[in-house]
Amino acid sequence: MDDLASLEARSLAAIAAAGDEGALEQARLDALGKKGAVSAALATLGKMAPDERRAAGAAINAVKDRVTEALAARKGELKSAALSARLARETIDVTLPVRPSPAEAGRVHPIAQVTDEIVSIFADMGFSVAEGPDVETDDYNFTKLNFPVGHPAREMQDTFFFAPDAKGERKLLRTHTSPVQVRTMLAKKPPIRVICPGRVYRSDWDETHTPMFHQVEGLVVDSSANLGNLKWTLEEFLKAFFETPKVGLRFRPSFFPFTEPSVEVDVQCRRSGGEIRFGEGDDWLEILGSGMVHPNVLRNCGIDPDVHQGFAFGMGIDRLAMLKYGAPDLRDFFEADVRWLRHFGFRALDVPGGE
Ligand code: 2NL
Repeated sequence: MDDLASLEARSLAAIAAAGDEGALEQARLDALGKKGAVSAALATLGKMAPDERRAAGAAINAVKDRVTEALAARKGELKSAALSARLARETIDVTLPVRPSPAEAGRVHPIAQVTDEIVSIFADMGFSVAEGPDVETDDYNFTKLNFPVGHPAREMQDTFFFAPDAKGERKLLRTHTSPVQVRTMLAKKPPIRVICPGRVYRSDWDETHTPMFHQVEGLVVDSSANLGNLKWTLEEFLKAFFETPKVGLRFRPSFFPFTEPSVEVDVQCRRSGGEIRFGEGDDWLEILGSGMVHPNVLRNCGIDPDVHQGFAFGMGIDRLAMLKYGAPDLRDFFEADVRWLRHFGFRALDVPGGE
């Protein structure tokens, strides 16, 4: 039985020394495999006398049981050692500051922010939003809007015209978003309440003018829309936009080919030390143009001016953004300078007026 004792000792030592699953499997095969030491010991039983065989068989099976047990125990040890090593390797320092994602580093341009603010204020008043193409026809940009032939706004120095096409039609870059309202009136029956934000183009370039800028226009057409409704609508909008409980407004008579009467609207403000406050002070700032839609425009757009009437207004988004958020030079809006955008831009999901 000395042999059996050393066989057991050897097997258990090999199992204890196995450093990985491969080595452990080899130790198992060496002990319990078909050609292993325990199998060889069992094979000797046949030649023994019955008494000897009973005792030896019991002893060999006891060795087999202990080896099997040792294999299972070592397997468990190796598994937990592997897990501990992996945990040690993959440790992360949860006290490190979170690395900002690119989505958080990005900024919403003030023009996009102000457009969203304007749209959401008018949406609350029941307006829907319409958009249209930047490249327009002379008809939609000027003629339907009651611009007489030879009106100075139609001239080359103000308007970007394309070369005439094969049919002799001369397309242009829209000079206002009014053609979107023309398209709306041609496509829909009153009542119409629509707001049209977008890019517009005029040949102009200095501190306060860029050849591309942004405008938002509004249009209401129904059977009774009047100047009183226009005044209330603009008042509510300006209070919400400038986040003041009251705004002082001044309506001055003006002229646009597409409205009659036409009114320009000034807001009361106080300027002090480069800052501007609305709803107080004794300065006035021109902020938008508006009026009752000219009967010719309604007629040109398939609406009977004896049945329906409407008001319209237009304002510059870029200028409103400069006023509300204090960017001094309009040209910076279009320089795509990330340092400027980091300063004047907004985080995604910033809610207008919310904090
Ligand atoms: C301004 C003035 C204005 C309109 C735009 C309009 C559109 C249609 C019919 C009548 Cl389809 N009017 N739009 C009316 C008055 C003024 O804009 O100063 N914009 C920056």
